[in-house]
Parts: sequence; C-alpha cells; structure tokens
Amino acid sequence: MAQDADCLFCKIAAGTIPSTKVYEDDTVYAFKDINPVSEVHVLVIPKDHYPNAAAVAKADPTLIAHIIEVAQKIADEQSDGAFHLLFNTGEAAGQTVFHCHAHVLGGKADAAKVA
Ligand code: D5M
Repeated sequence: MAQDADCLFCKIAAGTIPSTKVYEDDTVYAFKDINPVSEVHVLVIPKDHYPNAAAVAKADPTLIAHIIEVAQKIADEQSDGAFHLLFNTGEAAGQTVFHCHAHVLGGKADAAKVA
C-alpha cells in the first residue's frame, strides 16, 4: 500500500499540506485536528493510504496496534493518559476523509460533540 495523490491526509503526512505535527515515526503521523471537540484532539494516521481502520487491521494488524500505542503516548504527554479513541468508518458514520485516522480525544470535552 502506498500513497494516493488525491488524498488530503496523504499530502499532510508527506508535508505538502501544512499541519500542526504532534508525533511522527516511520509508519505513522499525528497532528492536531483543525476542528477540535476536546482539549486534546489529535488525529493519528498511517503514512500509507488505507481508506479506513478496518482496512489497516486486515492488511497490517501490527500497524493498527501501533496507532493505538501512539494514541496512548499522546494522551500521556498532553493530558492525564485517559482518552477516547474514535475511528469513524463509512460516510453514514460521519467519515469525511477516506484515509484511516484515529481521533484521540482527551482532556475536557464538549460532550455535545463527542459521541
Ligand atoms: O474526521 C475528519 C477530521 O479531519 C475532522 O475532524 C476535521 C479534520 N481535518 C480535515 N482537514 C484537516 C486539516 N487540513 N488539518 C487538520 N485536520 C483536518 P472524520 O472522522 O472523517 O469526520
């Protein structure tokens, strides 16, 4: 699996579209959500293009586990270690960007917006 030239999050991971970086390693990139709904609202994405979390789990279970490890590291660093982890999967579930992304939601939240 590689990059999709038309994908917003592929461009963010590659640095061709700016973002506020929180964490990066060889396989994942994490950045602040542009429209935060909680005190800590970070998106963790695989650098390779997969349409959703289930596709990552099927193709590369180690990678989805790594995304969750990185979510914990971010919650430890930016909050008290507690967090919601949300993968919107499918348009009807509210997915708007079809590149797998974990919403890491920590700290004080706007409960009306966090399902
Ligand atoms: O979540 C997609 C999320 O992606 C949504 O919370 C806004 C965020 N987003 C969209 N564009 C950007 C940029 N350019 N930077 C940072 N965050 C962004 P979904 O689960 O697909 O609804």
